[in-house]
Amino acid sequence: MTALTSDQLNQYSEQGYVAPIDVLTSDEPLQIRKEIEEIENKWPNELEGIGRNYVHMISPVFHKVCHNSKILDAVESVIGKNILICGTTLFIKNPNQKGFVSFHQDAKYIGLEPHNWVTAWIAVTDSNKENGCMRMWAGSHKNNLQKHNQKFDEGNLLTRGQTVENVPIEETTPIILKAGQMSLHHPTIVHGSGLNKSNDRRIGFVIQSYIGSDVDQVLGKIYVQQARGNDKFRYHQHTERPTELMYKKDIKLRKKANEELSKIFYRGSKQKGKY
Ligand SMILES: O=C(O)CCC(=O)C(=O)O
Repeated sequence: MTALTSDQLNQYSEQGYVAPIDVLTSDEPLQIRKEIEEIENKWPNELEGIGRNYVHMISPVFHKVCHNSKILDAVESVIGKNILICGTTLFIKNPNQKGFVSFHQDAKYIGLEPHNWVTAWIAVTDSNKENGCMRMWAGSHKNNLQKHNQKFDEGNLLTRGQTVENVPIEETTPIILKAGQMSLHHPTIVHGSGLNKSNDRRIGFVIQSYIGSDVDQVLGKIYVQQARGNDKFRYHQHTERPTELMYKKDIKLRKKANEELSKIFYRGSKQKGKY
C-alpha cells in the first residue's frame, strides 16, 4: 500500500490538497501523450468540446491510469475503500492558445452528494508556473460553496466560465508537478490556472472524480467503473473496461455518457459553453 502519510492527510484536511505524489512509471507519461496524439490525428473531433470527457471509456491506456494502485491507495486514504471512477477530463493547454481556468470550486455545479469524493490531477507533461499549472487557494475548502459568476469567457476551459471573484492570486499556491506525478484536491477548494506561456503543450489527465460508492449524482445520470471495494448503493450505471482503442460499442456508450454529462453541467443555465 502507498497510502497517504499522516502529514499528507493533515495537509489535505488543512489545506484542501496534497501534492506532489509519484504515481506513474517513467515511460507512462509519454505513452499517454502518444495515445492522445494518436486519437487527435486519427479521429480529429473525438477529444474536442464535450469529447474531452470520459476518455477512459474508449482507451485502455487511460483506463489503466484510472485503476493505478498507487493512485487508488492515496485516494482510499481520503474517501475509504469503496471507490468508483465517475468521470475523467483532459485539460490540455496548447502553447498557441489562450486557455486558462478561472478560480472555482468543483462541487458548485457537479451534483455529487455527499462530498465524499476527491479529484486526482495527473501530470502527463510537466506542469509549472510557466505553462499554467493549477493554483490552489489553501484552506478555502473550509468555507463551503461560494458565489460563482458565470462568464462564458473566451479561452476559459470551464463549461460556464464559472468564477469566484477576488481570489488573492499572490496567496494561492502553484501546484508544480513533474510528468507522472499527481495532486489530489478537495471538492470545495477554490482553484484555477493561468495561461501556458511555454512552447509545448501542458496536459493534465483529471480523474474527476473518484467517489465513494455512497455518493449520489443529484443532477442527472453518470456512468461509473468500480475501482476498489464494492458498491452496495448502486446509484449509477456501471460500465466495462475498454478492450481496444476506439471500439465501436465503447464510442457509442461514451457519446451517451457525454450527453448526460452535458445536461448535468448546464442544468439551470440558459447558455451553453464549448465543453
Ligand atoms: O487543469 C487545470 O488547469 C484545471 C483543472 C481543474 O480545475 C480541476 O481539475 O478541477
